[in-house]
Amino acid sequence: MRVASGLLLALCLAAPVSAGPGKTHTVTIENMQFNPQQLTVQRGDRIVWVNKDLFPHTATAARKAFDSGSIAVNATWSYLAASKGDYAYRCTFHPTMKGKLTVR
Ligand SMILES: [Cu+2]
Repeated sequence: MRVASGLLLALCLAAPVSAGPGKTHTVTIENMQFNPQQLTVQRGDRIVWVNKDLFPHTATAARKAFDSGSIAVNATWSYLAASKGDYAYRCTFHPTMKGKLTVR
């Protein structure tokens, strides 16, 4: 019994941090675009923006509901979707870069 519970603990510790109650979604920033451009998630999910482009970018929502600040090349920024709603966001450096996050 003691061995079994120890094994269970080891398994729990080995699980990645992202394996919480919510799912993790990835938005790749590449070629001056957010991909996917529109993403729908459940409340409690986490979204990770990965900058695979050649320049820094931001993911900045209207009224700053969320704001990544500058995401360096090859860096990531994650956001926990805590509140339901539609969030249009853009890159503050490149206003033509637009995305939309919907939290259900
Ligand atoms: Cu940008």
